Amino acid sequence: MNCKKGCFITFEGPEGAGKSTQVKLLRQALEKRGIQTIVTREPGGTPLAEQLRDIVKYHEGDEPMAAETELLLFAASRAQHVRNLIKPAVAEGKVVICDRFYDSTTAYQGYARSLELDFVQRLNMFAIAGCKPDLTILLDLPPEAGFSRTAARAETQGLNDRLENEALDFHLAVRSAFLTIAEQEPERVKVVSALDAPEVIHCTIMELIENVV
Ligand code: Z5A
Repeated sequence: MNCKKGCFITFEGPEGAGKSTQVKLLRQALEKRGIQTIVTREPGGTPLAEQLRDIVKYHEGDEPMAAETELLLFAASRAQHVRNLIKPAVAEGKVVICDRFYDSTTAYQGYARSLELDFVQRLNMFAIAGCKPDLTILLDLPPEAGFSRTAARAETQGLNDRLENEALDFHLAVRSAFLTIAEQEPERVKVVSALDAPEVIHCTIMELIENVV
């Protein structure tokens, strides 16, 4: 069974907020109801977009990546992802759940990297070609709490990416940017505290999605 018309739900928030955990719980809950669900992520989501993910997250060497290049790589990945995966799946009546989307670009590249916000927003709209999320869950958490959750993973896998390695001030700016975005678009972006236990957060999210699925 598909939902009435297909829908698009995104998860946003700082590193370690529990997005992947909640995406998984939501998928299980929807599939239990017989709703066809696609889980995807940004950057990435299609083979080409995943190649761009590797470049933008793990680029290293003597040549630093310019903030403008970083912005365009996230947008390029999204343009590919929207056209080849998200739009077709929503059109088929599926629920698409995406771990990060363009609000991350606004928060990380627009606010935290101080790139021109108007341009970032126009680029976001260009990349998504009208494919706005029906609902965005913003999992809010102080960055220090997120770091302590992901520290164990970094120790065992040694895989911190370029953005995770930014200073605390950068991550504080990201958190505050997400909250600003939520204030500007309260209908679409719902703030959920990420400090509660995963099962409690999941219940809150299930209440929020009743209106869209
Ligand atoms: N980025 C960007 O700059 N611009 C853009 O346009 C886009 C992205 C799209 C993508 O990283 C990076 O790209 C990201 C932003 C940037 N960099 N940063 N920072 P990613 O996709 O690899 O990673 P992430 O999105 O930052 O997610 P994450 O670090 O993997 O965290 P998460 O998905 O939010 O959390 P989790 O994996 O579900 O949980 C983390 C740990 O906490 C794990 O051990 C869980 O078991 C635990 N956890 C989960 N929930 C809880 C609760 N409620 N309590 C306690 N512990 C919990």
